Amino acid sequence: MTPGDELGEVRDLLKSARRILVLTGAGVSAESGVPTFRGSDGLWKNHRPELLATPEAFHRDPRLVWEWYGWRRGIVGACNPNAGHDALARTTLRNSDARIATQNVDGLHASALEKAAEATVREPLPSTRPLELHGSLFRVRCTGCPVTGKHRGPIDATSAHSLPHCSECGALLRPDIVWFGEALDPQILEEAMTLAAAAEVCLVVGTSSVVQPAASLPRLTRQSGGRVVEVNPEETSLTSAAHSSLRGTAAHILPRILP
Ligand code: BV8
Ligand code: ZN
Repeated sequence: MTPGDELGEVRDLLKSARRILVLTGAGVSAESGVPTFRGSDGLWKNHRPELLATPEAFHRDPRLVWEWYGWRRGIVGACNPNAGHDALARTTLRNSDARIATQNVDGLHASALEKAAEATVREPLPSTRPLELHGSLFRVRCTGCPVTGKHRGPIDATSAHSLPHCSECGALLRPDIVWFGEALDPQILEEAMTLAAAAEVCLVVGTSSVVQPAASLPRLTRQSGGRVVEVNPEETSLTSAAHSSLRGTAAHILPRILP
């Protein structure tokens, strides 16, 4: 089958499907200028993940970890959703049974949804907001009390005292992000697993499908008789389990396959 035929087949599948779960990873934001994790421009390039994205690293050196997240906030804050995010946003606005579960913490799916809603003068249903499996760069939570909230400003990591602290209890604030070795929010994970098991199609975009438990979601769709479609310029550890694997980038492929 030529790539064009496969694209057409996937387009028809997504047109006729109602229940769609989209799982995205860092690759969906690559064309917005956000570095991926394991690519040559990877976010980990100057550091190794276990040195930074772990509770142990934060306990050991909160200044270094906050410095890295502050740097990433600066990069991501200057990025906009790309045509891939926009195509996904239009689909989830049009079909409330089409949901996004993202591993990304860049907030670009939410921005694209807001932009699409303004264009169609339609309020996105709260239930259709993207599931942020690994949290958000722009939210913090307190290490000493239940306080959590939006936090977009620059981080002053020049000293332990200049790091963000809780206005309620004075304890250090941390990024509201799921680090390696930490459990995902059980409610968010359960919702994502329920959506995956019920999906007619799981569309997997821009992830190396290495990080668990997110990488297991498409397999739940397949086990329940749903179709798994991958969009990625490269082969991944999911490719052999996918019914279709479209070689290309998110911004190029998604507008061509989504209704
Ligand atoms: C947990 C936040 C247990 C941080 C991240 C088996 C079962 C369960 C756990 C494990 C397991 N084996 C190992 C584990 C532990 C670990 C894990 O999975 N490790 C991996 C490395 C093997 N998992 C965990 O620790 C998870 N927690 O299991 O807890 C537990 C249970 C109960 C109680 C206590 C503990 C937590 C995982 C979450 C970690 N946090 N992010 C931050 O962002 O700073 S993960 C991080 O990796 C990001 O979220 C990122 O999204 C994610 C996955 O990476 P990708 O998105 O796939 O990015 P990558 O660069 O790898 O790939 C990009 C892809 O895009 C490539 O394929 C490329 O070809 C493609 N691409 C490039 N350009 C484009 C493109 N595609 C389309 N268009 C383009 N233009
Ligand atoms: Zn507090």
